[in-house]
Amino acid sequence: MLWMVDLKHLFTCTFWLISKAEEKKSKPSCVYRGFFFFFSSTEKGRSCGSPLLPDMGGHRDAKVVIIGCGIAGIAAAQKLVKAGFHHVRILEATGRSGGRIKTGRIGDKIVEIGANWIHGPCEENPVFCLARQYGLLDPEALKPENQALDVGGHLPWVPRFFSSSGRELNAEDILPAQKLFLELINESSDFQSQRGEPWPSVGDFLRAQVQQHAAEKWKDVDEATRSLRLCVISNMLKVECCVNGTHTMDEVSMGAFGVYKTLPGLDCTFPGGYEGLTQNLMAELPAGLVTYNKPVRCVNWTSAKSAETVMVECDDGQKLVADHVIVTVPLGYLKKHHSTMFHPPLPLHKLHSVQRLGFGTNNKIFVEFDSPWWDADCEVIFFVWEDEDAVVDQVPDVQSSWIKKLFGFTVLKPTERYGHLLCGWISGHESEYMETLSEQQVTDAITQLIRRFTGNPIITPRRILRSQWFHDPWTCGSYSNLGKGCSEQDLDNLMEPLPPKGSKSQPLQVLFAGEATHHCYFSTVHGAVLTGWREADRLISHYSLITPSEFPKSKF
Ligand SMILES: Cc1cc2nc3c(=O)[nH]c(=O)nc-3n(C[C@H](O)[C@H](O)[C@H](O)COP(=O)(O)OP(=O)(O)OC[C@H]3O[C@@H](n4cnc5c(N)ncnc54)[C@H](O)[C@@H]3O)c2cc1C
Ligand SMILES: *[C@@H]1O[C@H](CO)[C@@H](O)[C@H](O)[C@H]1NC(C)=O
Ligand SMILES: *[C@@H]1O[C@H](CO)[C@@H](O)[C@H](O)[C@H]1NC(C)=O
Ligand SMILES: CC(=O)N[C@H]1CO[C@H](CO)[C@@H](O)[C@@H]1O
Repeated sequence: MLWMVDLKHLFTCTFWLISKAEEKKSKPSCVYRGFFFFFSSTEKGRSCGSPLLPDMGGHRDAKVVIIGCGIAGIAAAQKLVKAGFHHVRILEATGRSGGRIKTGRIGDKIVEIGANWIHGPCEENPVFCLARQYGLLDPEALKPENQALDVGGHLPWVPRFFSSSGRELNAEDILPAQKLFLELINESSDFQSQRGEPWPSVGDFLRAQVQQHAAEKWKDVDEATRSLRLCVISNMLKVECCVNGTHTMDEVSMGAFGVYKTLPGLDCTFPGGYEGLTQNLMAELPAGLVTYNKPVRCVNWTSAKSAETVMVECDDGQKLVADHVIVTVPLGYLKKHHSTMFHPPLPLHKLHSVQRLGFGTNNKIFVEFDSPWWDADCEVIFFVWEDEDAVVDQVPDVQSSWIKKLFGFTVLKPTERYGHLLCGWISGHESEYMETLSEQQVTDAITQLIRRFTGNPIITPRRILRSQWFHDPWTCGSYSNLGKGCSEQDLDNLMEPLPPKGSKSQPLQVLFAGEATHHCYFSTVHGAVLTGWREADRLISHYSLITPSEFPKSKF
């Protein structure tokens, strides 16, 4: 999730509880003692730092295939290997690890094409703890004060507002609009606790409320100012689309808006790049555990009791046999390919959740300048279109006016590290269309936009770099959200292993991890890590609870 905000600093959140997975940590089981001796003659010593499992053979031989080498897949592998699983493999479609953690360069500056922040860096955040352990953070981020600040992201950024008529807007004129928007967003999160869903979507709710408030509260304000405030609200809606990774807030569920939870701590970044995290984790895995350029085509599991293994088939035709497969592919990929990926097909309740849950696009456009055209203290620049007083977050014609969806730019700080570098944000179908244009076309559109809004006809970017997450064939978008009609049940359905509960066939054939399967931290890196650990724990406790006679015959 992209964290913007002024949108968040007003809301305090309850302190976060430890993850469910942690509570489920398995305990050595007595049933297993005899089994221990059975294997101890052949298995030498305890595997490195296995805190969870009694030292027995069953789990060591279990073949586990993990699909996807993003942070969820890496986290699952790390935990399984530490617990003594000997046959763990990751199959990764691309030539690199990290998935949506992807560090790039514009000139000699390090920038994040994917995840940027550690959201809520505190003791409960596994990404923060790992980053600290690996020494990847600035001293500032390690300060206890920093971890304790519970502002739902970061302190309000110093903003600048420019309008489409080429003037800078007076903050006082638009402050009431910001206040109203924040109050309404806050209110919409409360609907989760109330039963029922009085509004179909957050967008519908906001539009109706804003119009009503404007008519009542701003009735004495002059026409031009009232109209401008409504245009500012449209701009803030576009920000919210980026935060939620959605085309429009009309597609985001009202009832589920409060499901996502924040952690305390001022959001921080990785000065050397987010990929430092995945690289350090990868270095702890046995060499050769990952096979790159190995897209998986299908996973054949069985609902029949007779078959005991899962068949994984790769694009190149190679077939692998596994006892357990952990699927970590992005929700966007699942939406597109579930029907060819799973045989037999996904159970209907799971399939419906795959379809209902939202997975939208949010892209970044980095723009570098020789010299700044913004003030030194400015941290975020908003572009307000003066023809958008209808409270809109979609453009009428994507091809001709996609650029209107870009809400503005964040300023990369500190300047000593980044020079004069801005990051533009654009979500939705407009963003997906932008991906199809050439870099020159995008540069031209950005140049025109900035010249128009600043009224300065000579501003010229040095170069740009943009992300293209929608057309990445292994991601198909940016991150998940709770779409219209969604509830927490959909997240539960998504994370439920196959075969589903109540089936008589071999349990835990296919498990599901990844950002979109976390019940309250979906759309984040820490959410993804926790789901990888959760599924590893599921297997670990499965093998520590199992009695020897329950092992598949082939294991003896
Ligand atoms: C623009 C953007 C900004 C973001 N900003 C933040 C942020 O600031 N903070 C934050 O916490 N989160 C942020 N996120 C979200 C965060 O990046 C993700 O939630 C997290 O990285 C997801 O990890 P994952 O392991 O679940 O999935 P992924 O990282 O997507 O890993 C899935 C892997 O599966 C592979 N794969 C797909 N299909 C196949 C196949 N058929 N066979 C084999 N392999 C396959 C993919 O190549 C990929 O490597 C952002 C995301 C984006 C796109
Ligand atoms: C948010 O909503 C809660 C409950 O309705 C309220 O107590 C709180 O004051 C609101 N905060 C803001 C900033 O409006
Ligand atoms: C998986 O099932 C599909 C459909 O039944 C079949 O076409 C394919 O050959 C199977 N693959 C493997 C590896 O069993
Ligand atoms: C559905 C969804 O992801 N909603 C989130 C959108 O972003 C806000 C923060 O601005 C969260 O509170 C919602 O949960």
